[in-house]
Amino acid sequence: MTAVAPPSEKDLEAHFERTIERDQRVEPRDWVPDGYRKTMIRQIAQHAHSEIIGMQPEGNWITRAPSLRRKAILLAKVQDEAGHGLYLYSAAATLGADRADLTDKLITGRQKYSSIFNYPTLSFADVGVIGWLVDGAAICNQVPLCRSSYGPYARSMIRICKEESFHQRQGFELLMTMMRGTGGQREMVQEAVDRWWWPSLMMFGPPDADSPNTAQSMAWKVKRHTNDELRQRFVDMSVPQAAALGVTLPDPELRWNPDRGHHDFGAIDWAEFKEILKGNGPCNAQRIEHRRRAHDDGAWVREAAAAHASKKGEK
Ligand code: BYC
Repeated sequence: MTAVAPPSEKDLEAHFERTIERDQRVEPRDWVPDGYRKTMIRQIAQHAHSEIIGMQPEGNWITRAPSLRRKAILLAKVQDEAGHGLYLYSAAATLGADRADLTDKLITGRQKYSSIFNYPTLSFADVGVIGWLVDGAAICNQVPLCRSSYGPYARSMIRICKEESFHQRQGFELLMTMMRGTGGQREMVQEAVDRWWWPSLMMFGPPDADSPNTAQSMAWKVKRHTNDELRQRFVDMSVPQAAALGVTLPDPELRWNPDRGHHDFGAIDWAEFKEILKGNGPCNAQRIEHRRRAHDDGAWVREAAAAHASKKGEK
């Protein structure tokens, strides 16, 4: 019998390139370049952290939701976000990342989470606006990621997007109900829209010209559209929804441009975005402190689970 030589690094690389070219999925058993692994772990970890930190702004309203029905809906939504975080940490683990290490990087500020969760939730209308705009932006960004080249990530996106659609509709329905209510409720909704509109546009990331990762991520088909393309899609989608709700989007420059076939919109405050990424947003410190405390408080659960697993292993 002649021994078969293991594939060379060049063969493995060619196989990886072919997989991407043919629009097939890269799976955990496959060889990938170091840069691809690093990019995927970075994006998936940031995404997972966003889901987990994203539980806080809305969680703030669970005890104060105005009815049992609204409380049950909000509780279910926040629980879904925990689930999304868990699918995503599992997807990162298939690339060799260690979940405890990722959590440590989050609470020591060495890994990012979405800028949007560093703003406060000041009224119950924020719950509706987060559902409508923040989950709406998330869907816009994440539906194309269902075709992302890394199999476990793409598959987790399919389920996440289904749940995000429910989240978006519950937000819209809540706002519709408030808009049919009193003048005071309508004002609350408009005030919340005024605060969340611009930060929602920032969720899509820096403009393409200032996005260091887009070109490579597009070439690897990790990302299917650029940040600006998705931001534009979100603006176009939101304008008729705002009209249906009867709210005004806080941008005097927002108008239909028939030549482009899209809405033009005003300049985003990228200085504010950069400050948030540096940790100087209104709630950065509070969000991380809360996460760190929850992690410390949960130490006994992790210890007990590890002890149980090792006892079972002995048996
Ligand atoms: N906030 O080169 P770029 C949710 C970072 S969860 C903070 O364009 P990329 C929800 C970026 O990471 C929503 N950081 O990067 C949950 C990079 O930093 P590093 C989360 C941002 O990766 C609960 C640097 O800026 N969704 O919806 O090509 C309740 C340069 O950017 C942000 C996802 O994570 C930001 N907004 O593109 C309700 C989706 N934007 O690592 C809702 C998956 C950029 O180089 N992620 N940065 O130091 C993506 O699609 C992409 O990673 C992004 C950024 C479009 C976000």
